[in-house]
Amino acid sequence: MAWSREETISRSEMRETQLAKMRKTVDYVYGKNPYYKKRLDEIGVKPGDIKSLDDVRRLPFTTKMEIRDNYPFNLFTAAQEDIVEYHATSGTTGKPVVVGYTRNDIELWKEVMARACTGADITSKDVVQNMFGYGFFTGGLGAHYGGIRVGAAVIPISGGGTQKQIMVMQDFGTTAITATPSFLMHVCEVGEQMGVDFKKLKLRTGLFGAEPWSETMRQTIQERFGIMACDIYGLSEIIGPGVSFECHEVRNGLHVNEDFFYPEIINPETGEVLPYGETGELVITTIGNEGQPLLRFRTRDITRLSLEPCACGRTLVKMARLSGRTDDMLIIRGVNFFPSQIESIVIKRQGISPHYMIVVERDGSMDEVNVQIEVTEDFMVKAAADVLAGSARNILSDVEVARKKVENIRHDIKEIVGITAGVTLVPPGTIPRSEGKAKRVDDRRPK
Ligand code: DLL
Repeated sequence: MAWSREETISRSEMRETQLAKMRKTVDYVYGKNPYYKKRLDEIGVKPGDIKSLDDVRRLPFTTKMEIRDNYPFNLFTAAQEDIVEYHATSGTTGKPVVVGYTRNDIELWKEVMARACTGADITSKDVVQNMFGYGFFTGGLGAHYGGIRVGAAVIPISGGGTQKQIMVMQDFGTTAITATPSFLMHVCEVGEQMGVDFKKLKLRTGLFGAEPWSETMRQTIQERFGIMACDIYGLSEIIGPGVSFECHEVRNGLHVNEDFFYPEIINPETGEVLPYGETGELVITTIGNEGQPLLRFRTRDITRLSLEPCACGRTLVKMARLSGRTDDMLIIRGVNFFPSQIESIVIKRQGISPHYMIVVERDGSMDEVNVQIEVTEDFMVKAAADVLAGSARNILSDVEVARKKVENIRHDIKEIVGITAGVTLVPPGTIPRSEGKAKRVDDRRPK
């Protein structure tokens, strides 16, 4: 059973709903948001020009960069006094992308998250252990709102604290989990080492997402925990989790809440809209948001849409699980970042060259990041001269300088990017040079 009537309406009713909400949205941003008004005026489109859903193609795209350039609030359409909650996510440089929610946006979020919880068969009888991080990240509060809306008991435990997670799971009788798949796998490994048999607990179902995860990972989670593992997708710019979700009956793609988030698939090179069934970049227009509505936001996520009927009875269009991104954004243990953020930390230091490589590996179920950075020739020459001169004191001081550099870079990566990374200094010339675009990421994780 779906949570809301809109999830099962006919295609024609859905299209009517979408068109009405699309027109309202364009009218709203044109009237209230100077940035969008200017952009629409530049291309000569007026709100009244949107007469059918095909006319959506006339609207301009919005990119993550544009939101960041309007940091913090210039892309907000609602008045500041109507904003009741902020969230933020990483941008391509140090400045985050900020999102503001009005009271109605929070209601909308609760609605779509209630649909996702229902999709995963989470009901008022469940005890939900919410392992998504609370804070600027939308996972924690998003899952929290959804759990409360369906009447479940939510444990706001947030991420981390593996042993406590296991204790709570046993003692509170947790029946449902919401988490990033990689963190859950970590909990699994630690628990199994402690001799815990998760299948003997009351666990039954879960919603997992915020990062790419494979079918194999799903099978592993289902088997080792004895639960149903449903995928949930979303992104901060649009609302957070709840843009689309899987139903537990079928679990082969995610229903898009398309009465709130109008999806299109485009060719990322040309911007041309592709028909259903073809793979390309997902573009979303929010047709219900008030705080920061976005026209044709380029998610950079690669997927395809399908209208094939689903056995669960929902008629919402389905999107395939993501098959990658069109940009170089990495997601490590649920934290999104761009190689350029590491670069801005690395290059400003003395004795360090601008050549670096971000190596991503999987250790068990956890992703590990190691940043290899070349030292400069000068730094090497001095160190080599000290070794040749046999001056113990100078050699020790060189080692100390190198150790401090590593320490500082590690600290800054943790502070600014939010991930714990290993840092290794390597001799000049070690990092392969490329003739075209520099390759900054060596992703060795199994696909
Ligand atoms: O990750 C929101 C979220 C929280 C989704 C909890 C699901 C569960 P951001 O931090 O802005 O928002 O990251 C958004 O994460 O563009 C995708 O590239 C990736 N992503 C999100 N969900 C999935 C998923 C949250 N189910 C970016 N599968 C998106 C693969 C996902 N990638």
